[in-house]
Amino acid sequence: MNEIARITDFDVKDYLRLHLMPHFMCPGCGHGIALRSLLWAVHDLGIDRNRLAIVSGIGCSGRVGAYIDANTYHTTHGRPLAFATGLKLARPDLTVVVIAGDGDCLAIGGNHLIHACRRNLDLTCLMLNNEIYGMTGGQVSPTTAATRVTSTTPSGNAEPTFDACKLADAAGASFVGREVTRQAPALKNLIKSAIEHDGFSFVEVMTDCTEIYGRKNDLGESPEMILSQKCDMVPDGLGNAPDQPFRPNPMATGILARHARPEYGRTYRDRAADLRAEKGR
Ligand SMILES: Cc1ncc(C[n+]2csc(CCOP(=O)(O)OP(=O)(O)O)c2C)c(N)n1
Ligand code: SF4
Repeated sequence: MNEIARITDFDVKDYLRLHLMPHFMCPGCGHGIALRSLLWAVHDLGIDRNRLAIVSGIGCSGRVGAYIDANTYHTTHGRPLAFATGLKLARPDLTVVVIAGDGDCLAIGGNHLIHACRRNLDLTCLMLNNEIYGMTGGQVSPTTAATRVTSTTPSGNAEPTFDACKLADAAGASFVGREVTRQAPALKNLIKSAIEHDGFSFVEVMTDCTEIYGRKNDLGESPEMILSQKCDMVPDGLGNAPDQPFRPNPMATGILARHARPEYGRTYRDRAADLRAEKGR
């Protein structure tokens, strides 16, 4: 089926809890495009929603999961990966997708992220990177770009910025990718590849917090913010982004790393079966 046919075949409303509408997101918030791209990927892959589990933390990003008409879990801030790990180990038949914010995933939940990467359980983590703590009023986050103004850095952020994809790759994630919300079809395809990947997949989604980050930094309205993503990106992956101490600019997008590594869930179950056989149980 070509892309146009697939677009018309996909109706996001089929996958939403419409009784929760209108949603809480500010006009122009990039999180909505991320949500739509995820559901489009789920549709393309033909995933049965009874076997789809969405786990999110606290934050504007965390609220995104609640609108999906599937099994959804709204967990504590920073802990969606820990919760998802238990869920996937108990129910390996489920497709488990984590939606986390950049604060959720890299600050309070940073430890869980590095160990999820190292462990390589078959989970997909979508980190919605709006470069700020959106829900709590715009405090600095580990991905806030250098010199940007936030409510806790009124004179401009002086801290170096995490390149989350390099971090995930170094920690052992077997699939790493990044995409911008400007490129929704490419984002959908990246999410599909991440879900299909057998192991831990990390996808950084560059989204826009129009109401807080955009306003504080005079970045314009949503169209201007989305258009500016074009200057920031280098399509098709690894090796294109020059080394930068702060947020990489231009940013490499697409699949940035893919490694063949044993999937943790299978290894764990095989070892448990061996042990049971050894003990005659
Ligand atoms: C344990 C804990 N610490 C702090 C908070 C307060 N809190 C709620 S959301 C949030 C930050 C959200 O930022 P981010 O994860 O980047 O997501 P966004 O809202 O930007 O999508 C914080 C600090 C909390 N709810 N729980
Ligand atoms: S505060 Fe920012 S991240 Fe949160 S819904 Fe509004 S625009 Fe989106």
